[in-house]
Amino acid sequence: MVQSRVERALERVLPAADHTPQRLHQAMRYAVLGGGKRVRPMLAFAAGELVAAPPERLDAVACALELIHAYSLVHDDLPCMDDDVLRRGRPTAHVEFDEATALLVGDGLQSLAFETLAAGRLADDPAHQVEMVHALALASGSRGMAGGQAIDLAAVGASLTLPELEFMHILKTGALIRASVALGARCGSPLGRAEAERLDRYAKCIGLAFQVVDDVLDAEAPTATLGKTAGKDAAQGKPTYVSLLGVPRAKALAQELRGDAHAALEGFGARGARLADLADFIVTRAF
Ligand code: GRG
Repeated sequence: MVQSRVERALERVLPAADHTPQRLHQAMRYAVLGGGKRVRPMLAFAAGELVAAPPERLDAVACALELIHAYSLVHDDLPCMDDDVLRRGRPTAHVEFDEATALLVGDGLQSLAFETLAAGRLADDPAHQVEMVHALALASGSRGMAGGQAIDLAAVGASLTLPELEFMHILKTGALIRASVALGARCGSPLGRAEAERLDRYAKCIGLAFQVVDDVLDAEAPTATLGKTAGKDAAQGKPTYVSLLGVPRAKALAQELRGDAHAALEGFGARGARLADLADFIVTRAF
């Protein structure tokens, strides 16, 4: 099972808790291990299945993605950002440890992600591996996730149009999800151009669907189910798919994106079955 495999790989990649500086390494392990849906690793493994990628390569890619994701959550929860006390059903990293440690956890996890991606042979052609490092850097930096977060912070209390909201989420949430699929697919036999484009179309659709569903869950699901504080978007006056469209239309949009994602997979046949299942999971998930 991918989740337990990735859990073991993350255990190996993270510095041991008794490795100096112990408190930082304990906090890094706290932030990464024992929680989370591991959606990005699952996407990388599913994309790897399309190209018969060796599982050990996918382990490294999955870890790099999850380390970036975990760093983003730790920083997002900080008082200077979303200021939250609950994540994955537990106190956030800065509450459990302290703010300075949480900041360093993010820094450490981000560097560890790139170390993991650069350390072993992950593609037959070394140039492809450099492209993978490049893709993850773009997806997580100021023209990707961090940029989307900057737009998000600036949008609190403001009103965004639907295209502006979509642009923000394509960066904040979508870029790393798109990279998850792209990196997984880079670990095996290269796809043709048309196939790679279809896969990327799938990834864009589910990246957006993920965020639409996240907005609906924030509005509808209880804190106990989510493992994070529910109802924060409305409380903070954040523009969301729910605030712009209302819950029924946001749900319909998620279903439409699921349909588009499935359509993009046509032609991959059984090789794309796991990706199709993940599109369904992303749209129907309860947390
Ligand atoms: C601080 C650079 C920086 C970026 C933060 C990802 C992010 C950007 C903020 C998280 C806030 C948020 C609720 C984003 C919406 C979508 C999202 C990424 C939700 C959390 O991801 P899940 O549901 O979390 O995959 P788990 O805990 O399951 O891994």
